[in-house]
Amino acid sequence: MTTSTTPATTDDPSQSALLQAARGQRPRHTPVWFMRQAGRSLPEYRELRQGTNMLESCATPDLVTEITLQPVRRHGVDAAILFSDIVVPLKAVGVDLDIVAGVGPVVAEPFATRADLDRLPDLTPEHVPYITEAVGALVAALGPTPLIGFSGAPFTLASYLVEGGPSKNHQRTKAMMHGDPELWRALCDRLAQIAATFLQVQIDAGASMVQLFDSWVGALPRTDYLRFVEPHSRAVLESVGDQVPRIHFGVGTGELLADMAAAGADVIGVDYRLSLTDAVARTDGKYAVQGNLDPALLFAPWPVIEGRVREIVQEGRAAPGHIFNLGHGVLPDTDPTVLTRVVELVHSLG
Ligand code: 1CP
Repeated sequence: MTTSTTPATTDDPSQSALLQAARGQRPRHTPVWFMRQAGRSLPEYRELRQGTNMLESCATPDLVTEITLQPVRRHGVDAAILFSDIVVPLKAVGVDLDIVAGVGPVVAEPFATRADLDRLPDLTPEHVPYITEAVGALVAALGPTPLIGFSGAPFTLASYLVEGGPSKNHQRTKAMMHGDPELWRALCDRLAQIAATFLQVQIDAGASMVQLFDSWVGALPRTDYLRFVEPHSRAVLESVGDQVPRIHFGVGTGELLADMAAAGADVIGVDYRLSLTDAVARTDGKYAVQGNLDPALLFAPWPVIEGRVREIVQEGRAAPGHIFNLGHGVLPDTDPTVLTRVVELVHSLG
């Protein structure tokens, strides 16, 4: 019998540039990935998705695996993000909703009363076996490249349930929050349980890091954020604890950044409206940052993009760690060759 020693493996995502940056260490190069890197900007994605609707795709492990791997192969990004959607766990517990092409999530019967909570039971791992299967297959296929798991945060999920679909003003959501704070709290408690379990399923299956998307919470003033939202997001982030690094992201959240970081993040996501320099100052230099190239700038001439990428990488050096990303998701018409060039440029800057 030979004594077994742990081989020094290069196949360990915990030693990746992404994880190092999230832990506040200095990797050899700035890691880079893109929100919505899988999706309509890729012709190979459009081909694969033909004839399968979004939610069906999300529940088919072979498709999820292939779609998740496409941008990693094509762009050489430093992370994969699971191909899924924030409403997948809501659908899994039985909420009647669909993802309508060109629109987004649409809920058949929007939530308005306490009785509606009966339509939102707790999530268990048995509700989402296809997530466990897809994450397991991905971790095996990705080797040293980390897989990022994700969930929607309670506020953003509640907004879809209460508005019934995408919303600009979130008026019904705000009306419930202020008009029936108890119902709001009960709804967000359930959503926090669902979000925490959805993340835990992905962590248990091998995800190396997670991102909590509170995409639309920038619609709130700080006092409302602290009173009505932060405790629920904190519950989700604290449930992850130190199992894997946690990214917390929202759009237009410059005024909430310090609170969102302190809610239990290791990495604070920064949208394109705030410079990384300001983001570092607002979070007292205590958190790694992720961001923040404006996705619309990818349509500008290359020298403009190059200049901005260089500035962002430079600004990121003031943070304890920096993960290069866009300030929000890749726009569907983006030329994917530009994304590849951005990855090459970020890596070349060390
Ligand atoms: O038919 C299609 O191709 C549907 C388009 C699409 C895709 C590709 C939707 C509908 N969701 C997704 C995938 C998706 N959603 C990912 C994949 C992983 C990756 O990044 O590559 C992720 C992380 C999400 C998460 C998501 N869904 C968020 C948070 C991220 C963000 O962009 O802020 C949100 C807000 C949603 C809701 C949603 N799902 C789909 C759309 C078009 C929307 C937004 C609708 C709106 O404007 O409110």
